Amino acid sequence: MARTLKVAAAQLGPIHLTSKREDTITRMLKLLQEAAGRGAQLVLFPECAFTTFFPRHLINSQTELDTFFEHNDDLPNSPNTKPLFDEAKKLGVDISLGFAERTADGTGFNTSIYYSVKKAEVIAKYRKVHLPGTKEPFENSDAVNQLEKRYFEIGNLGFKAFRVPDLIPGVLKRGDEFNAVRNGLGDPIMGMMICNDRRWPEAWRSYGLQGVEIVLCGYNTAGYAPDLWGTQKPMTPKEAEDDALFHHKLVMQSNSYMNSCFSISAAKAGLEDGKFDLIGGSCITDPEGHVVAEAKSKEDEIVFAEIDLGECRQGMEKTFDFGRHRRTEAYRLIAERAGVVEPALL
Ligand code: CDT
Repeated sequence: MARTLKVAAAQLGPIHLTSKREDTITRMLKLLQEAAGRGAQLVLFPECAFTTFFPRHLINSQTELDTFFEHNDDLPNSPNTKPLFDEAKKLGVDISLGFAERTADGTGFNTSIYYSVKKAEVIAKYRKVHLPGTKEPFENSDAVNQLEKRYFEIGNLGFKAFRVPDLIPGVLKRGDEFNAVRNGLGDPIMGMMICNDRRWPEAWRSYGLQGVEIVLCGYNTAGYAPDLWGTQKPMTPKEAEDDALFHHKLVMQSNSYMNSCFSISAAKAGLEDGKFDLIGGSCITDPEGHVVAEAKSKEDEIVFAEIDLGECRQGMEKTFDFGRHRRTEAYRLIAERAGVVEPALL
């Protein structure tokens, strides 16, 4: 039985400090409608999809900062975001999106959710684990800041894969006769990560060990930001952006290959707030590491593909059959040590 799915990344062009929330939602609705028109069953939106990427700004007023956060955990019913979920319901399309979450106790998280249209509810939530950048702004006033460590706490939900119901008819369910015979026959297994997480193989492998078939990753990635990316090899803004795009695709392709899964990545792209350039490059990659669809612009754009989850089996059963080939006894350092400790000097 083929387990095929039509999926889309909804890349968003720039959103500014001055952008109105309703206008952003209108743009998202348009993308959702376009994706649905092409038959998409699942649409992924970027990290912090509703606002400009505010962690680049030093915001000292709590009131102002709070305008970038969602305070109502129930996004499908929050007046701020309800129209998007209503449209998803109308179109029969699942959506996954990123937003800045303010919990009831006041904690901030950089969060993603997965909304199942058939269940009419959020079936999975992920909070970003790898928060890049600094807590304090750079002294250089021209620098591009990334103050996620200031505004968010480290995600506390781990990397928990989940099955998405009702996307593929006829899949095996709990208790079905052949359930134990082999993996890869049930409802699709997905995992979410957010932007910087995609650079960490530990995150991917945590999902890989749960048999993940599709990794969803929204992002806001600065093109030219020497204070963030480093200045060892001076680059022009164009060279820096090309490099940032290269690294984005490198990690999506290589980690998809090494974990035998598809990945969908959705950018917020283009020049935000008049001077902060974000890369595009939203793409869909397959389990052999190939890009199967890719954004052509840095504007609002749908990236679409029909994928066959059966393609995950080759890697999972041969080269990356983890149960047969992984050697956990040799990997202890990975879970025990965070930073580098070099061997003693000679
Ligand atoms: N949003 C986000 O996580 N952006 C980071 C910027 C890197 S800062 C060194 C990213 O990894 O794309």
